[in-house]
Amino acid sequence: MKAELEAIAQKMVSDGKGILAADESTSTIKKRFDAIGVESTEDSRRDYRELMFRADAMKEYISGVILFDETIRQKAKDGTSLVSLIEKAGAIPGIKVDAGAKPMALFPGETITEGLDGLGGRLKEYYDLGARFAKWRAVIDIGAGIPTPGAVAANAHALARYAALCQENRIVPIVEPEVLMDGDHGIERCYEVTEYVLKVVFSELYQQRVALEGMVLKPNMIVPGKKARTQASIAEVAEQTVRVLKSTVPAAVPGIAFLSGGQADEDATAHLDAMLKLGNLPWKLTYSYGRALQAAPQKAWAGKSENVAAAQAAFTHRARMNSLAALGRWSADLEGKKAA
Ligand code: 5MM
Repeated sequence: MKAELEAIAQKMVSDGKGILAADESTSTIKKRFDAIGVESTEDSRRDYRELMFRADAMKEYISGVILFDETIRQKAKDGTSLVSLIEKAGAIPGIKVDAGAKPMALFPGETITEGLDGLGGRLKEYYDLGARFAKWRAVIDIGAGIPTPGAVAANAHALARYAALCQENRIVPIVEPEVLMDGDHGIERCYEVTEYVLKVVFSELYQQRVALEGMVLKPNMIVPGKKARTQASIAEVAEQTVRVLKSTVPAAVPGIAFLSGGQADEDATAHLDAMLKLGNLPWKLTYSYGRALQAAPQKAWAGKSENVAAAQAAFTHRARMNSLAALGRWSADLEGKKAA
């Protein structure tokens, strides 16, 4: 089983490919659709996801897709399951299995991600539905007096228990401890908190006997808070991110697939590219972007069937730019050239 998990994890981070995070919960996708004036219904969510899974981007630049519970059970208009569309493109279907970040008792301002109860049974069902990897997101906010060691420990423990349950059920866990970029803190504070969180997460993964070779880490990059007075250069973000990862993530982990966290599309691409250009990395680095891959196609689509081709082209373009970045071959002048 270990070899099977390792093979899947390596495929998820194979050269020039990354992960499409399309696992927005119903409330999150509603927010995205509200922004483009589209009503969020079961059919509109299906139509939107179907257009992405049928785009050219899928074959060349996407190794796996993270789905939401509703999507893994949905069928395209012609009756083909959305899971089959993903598999036919040569990508791996994955599933978000956490039940969301909820206010943590006695820890004001902090959250704990829920969803461990009955998870083993759900994973068995998701495996039968075609999922070969899963995702669980812990959310760590930076603010006055937070994060606290208690909340970080609880979230890291839950991540490790989830990862162990995944591996026992032949599913590769994506371990996502996201330090949010909300707030006005500087880049040093993001570094310090991320370093602490990752140290605790890897200690818990060890305690829970998780095989590092059969998992993928999905971390934030080291960036200043969105409202910080001093923003960082692309080079600084790349250097600080690689530095913190080298000091916390064992080389046994096959790959690190970043979240975009609300960065501008092109910044998320430029940061990844700059990290790859630094070279001398013990693990693969790639993308597992939600917003930074989907903002452009959502805008181009706007819920209209006549815009499907334009939305697919916008998605393919962003995916191609990020694929080049994951190879360290991106440059800003390529942004103007639409994907072939
Ligand atoms: C795609 O959004 C994911 C689901 O979010 P909710 O559970 O809040 O609906 C989210 O976990 C996402 O996979 C990660 O945050 C990475 O996405 P970004 O947009 O930060 O790259």
